[in-house]
Amino acid sequence: MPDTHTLTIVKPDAFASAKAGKIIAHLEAQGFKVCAARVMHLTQAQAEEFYGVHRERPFFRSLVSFMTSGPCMPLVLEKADAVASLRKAIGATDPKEAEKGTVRALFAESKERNAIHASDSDENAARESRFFFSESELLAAH
Ligand code: 3AN
Repeated sequence: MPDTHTLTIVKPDAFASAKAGKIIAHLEAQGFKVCAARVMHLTQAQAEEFYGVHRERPFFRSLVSFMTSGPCMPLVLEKADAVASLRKAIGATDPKEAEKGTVRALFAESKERNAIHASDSDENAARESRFFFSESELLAAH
């Protein structure tokens, strides 16, 4: 299985509880390699655009408010079958349903404050990586 790339975001709840480094270390220990990373504070416009597919969902306003409540950290990660590997490593959206040992089981607080985002397809991984990073920042992910 060849190495591919995916996009993750360590979310504001992880920064508020000082667990961002632990989450990244946990992923590195599982073989994910960091190719790009930055700490940033999303604007409302950025959060609304990033989560645009959820615009009609009842939790949209709350999700945007949470994602703009503090710093977050987008990263491009590399591993064999990266998208599926990372979705498995983060666990279910609701930490109460997340498999033992997954990032959300270990570090998430709730279905909204759930520690981490991960792209759900190769197409979205590429699109979301370009959302956060320039061509030169993505050179290590080629
Ligand atoms: P995932 O992040 O597991 O792919 P999605 O894409 O269904 O989950 O939802 C995107 C984000 O919206 C989730 N990470 C979570 O923060 C938030 N979210 C999803 N469902 C709910 C919900 N029922 N209540 C509050 N927030 C939610």
